[in-house]
Amino acid sequence: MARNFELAKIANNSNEICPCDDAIATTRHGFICDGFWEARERTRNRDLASTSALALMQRMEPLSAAPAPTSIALDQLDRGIASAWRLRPTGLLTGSTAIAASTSGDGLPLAGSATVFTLVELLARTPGGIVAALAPLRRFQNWTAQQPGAARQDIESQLRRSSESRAPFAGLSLDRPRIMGIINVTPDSFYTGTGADPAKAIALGQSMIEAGADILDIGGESTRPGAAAVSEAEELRRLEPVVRALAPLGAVISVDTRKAAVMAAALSWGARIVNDVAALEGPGSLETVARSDASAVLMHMQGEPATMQQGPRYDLASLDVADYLEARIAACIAAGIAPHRLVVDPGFGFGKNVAHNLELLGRLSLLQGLGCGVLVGLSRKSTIGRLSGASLEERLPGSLASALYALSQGAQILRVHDVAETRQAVAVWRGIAAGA
Ligand code: 9MG
Repeated sequence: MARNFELAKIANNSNEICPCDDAIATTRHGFICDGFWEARERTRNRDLASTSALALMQRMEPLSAAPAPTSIALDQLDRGIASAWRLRPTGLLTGSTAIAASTSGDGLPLAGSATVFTLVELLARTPGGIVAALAPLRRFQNWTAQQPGAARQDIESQLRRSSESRAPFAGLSLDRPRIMGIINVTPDSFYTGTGADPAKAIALGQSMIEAGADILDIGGESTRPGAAAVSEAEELRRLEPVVRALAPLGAVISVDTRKAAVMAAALSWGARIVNDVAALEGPGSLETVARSDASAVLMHMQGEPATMQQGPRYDLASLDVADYLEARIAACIAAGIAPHRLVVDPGFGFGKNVAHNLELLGRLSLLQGLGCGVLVGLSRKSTIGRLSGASLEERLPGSLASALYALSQGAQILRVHDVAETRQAVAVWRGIAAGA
């Protein structure tokens, strides 16, 4: 704890809360954060020993692995005790080998894309814990055919949803990766530098459209750990000029909000997507989206932004997140929102430590079994800082690496700060994947 207090002092000397997304504890001094680099920059300016700050912060949270499920052979999986199966398509191929595997029946397309999966990891909850069985697709299909009725139907429908094409989302076909540019109209915007100035936010949006953004995600409330709550009136005041100015310019507008009244207003100003980090759980949110013809991003968050980084816990992050998102899709359908209007998002950094984020990213293709498109937001987040040691300003290469990894696991939409750079990386990745 002494170490943490020292870090708190370093962060506190800057008179600011550390703007990263992975604060791991709070003290009366402010945030102890996982992304230490912002504090390092400030300590440099204040003649504090940056090297000792570096050493302290590097020791903060070990890059430990998340608890892994127990590996078993598929035949060992006792049908009687396992419940809640989930399939992760893996053994992913691209290019001519993907076509060959698909033609021979050894592979299936991942969500209708040119990537083909040839292995399946079956994850199951049992009384003894979570188990994982890996098998070639054909063997898995044979095994499935021998399962009793309800289990067989469940597994077959997950397999079908994992392989079938996604419907267009908010008018955008998902047969190629889509880029969502981030525009924060908040005084504490952690990277974009627009502050709460509408003119700067509009200019950023225009430049993102020129750079090829398909979607602009405009937010008037910060959701990073510990961010101050914003009143509805203030959120509306920040968003209105920006949404109204950018809506006619060509990109699809998404409003990043948790408030039903803000959703309704932004939709009336021309937004077509609601990006809700609370997955439409807030009062009136489901009904507001259901009443409109808007699409929605359902994001997983454990806890609330103020406290979500204080000891997040999962059985297995990928399974728990998939279960939650499945329940939210069901709630949306029950409220009258058709599944093609939804995409799901694991919510990297939202009530997750580095190990949780990495396990989630590694098993990202599990979410394709839900049948909706998958959106990921990793851009400049502190997990990238933890893996690379890079400051917020230095995290573009790591952001691109993580975005391309997400695409390789089937993600359809990338939420990013750096549209032009992401667009180039995606174009090159697609060309390479198609060429082999
Ligand atoms: C608002 N916001 C911040 N990070 C995000 C993420 O990863 N996904 C979505 N959908 N929204 C986010």
